[in-house]
Amino acid sequence: MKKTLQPYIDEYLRAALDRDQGRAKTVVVRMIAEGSDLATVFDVLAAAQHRVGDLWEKGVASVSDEHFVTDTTLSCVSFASERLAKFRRTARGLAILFTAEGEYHVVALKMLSELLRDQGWDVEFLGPNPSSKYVLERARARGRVDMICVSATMPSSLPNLVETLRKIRAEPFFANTKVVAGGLVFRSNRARGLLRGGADGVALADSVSEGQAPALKFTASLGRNEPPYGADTGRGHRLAERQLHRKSQ
Ligand code: B12
Repeated sequence: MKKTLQPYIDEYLRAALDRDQGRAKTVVVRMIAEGSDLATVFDVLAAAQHRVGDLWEKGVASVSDEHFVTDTTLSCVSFASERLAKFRRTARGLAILFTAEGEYHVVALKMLSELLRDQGWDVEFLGPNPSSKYVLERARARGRVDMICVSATMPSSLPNLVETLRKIRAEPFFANTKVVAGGLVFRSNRARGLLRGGADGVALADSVSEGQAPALKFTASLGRNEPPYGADTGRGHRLAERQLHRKSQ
């Protein structure tokens, strides 16, 4: 964690532990005003989440403290995304995000979904704990899936994740779908080993912008990136606008 972020983390967490969501949000507002990007804001929120977990483990924070901080964080993730994400819906492709069945830790995946949208992905966020049947149904209903991102925290949810990925890999429908997996559980070599063959990349991270950066670079290299939208440069949008303009003349 970058040292300079520590004051924001402390202030954000203090406000959330004081049950003052408005004051916590003010920290995010200030970061945005000072020029922080979405990933850096998420770094602060992620660090606060980890910290409240440590405090809970030590018996200093209660379960209700943890719930309030998480609720505040999810609200700030949405708020910061509305302020900062560009929501360019390019032709990069469709990414489907979900946690393992039996897995309720969803904050990281929610952050990732906003970062991917910002990168130009079309995102379908299936949220926590979907059954593999539901995941496969939703994917087929979308016609083509370019990337699947999965998250697992608890060792107990790992067998379900492996099973879902096995089913995905067995279907010709997903032949060209990239799979990216991440989450706390993959700190263990055993967990990483279990995914071999089921995921194209196991992305691990301690913080969003520092840790997820490799994952984001990886996802940035995937997808269709087809014209006319032309993703990052805005050129595609201008082209489409010009075409529309010509048609209306
Ligand atoms: C909030 C929280 C909860 C909330 C979750 C609410 C929600 N809507 O998500 C609730 C209350 C539901 C919960 C429940 C439980 N929790 Co809990 N929880 C946490 C806590 C405090 C924060 C998690 C979080 O939000 N992290 C913030 C995100 C941003 O970080 P992250 O998940 O670590 O992910 C990072 C990377 O791994 C990566 N990443 C993650 N996924 C992916 C996916 C992809 C594709 C990529 C590229 C990257 C990536 O990105 C993030 C980088 O910034 C942690 C503490 C901690 N140290 O993690 C405990 C913690 C994870 N919980 C724990 C436990 C024990 C439980 C329960 C068993 C408690 C209980 N007795 O009921 C249950 C299990 C529920 C279940 N089956 O899922 C333990 C897990 C220990 C272990 N490894 O076994 C922890 C570590 C607390 C502790 N110190 O003991 N929890």
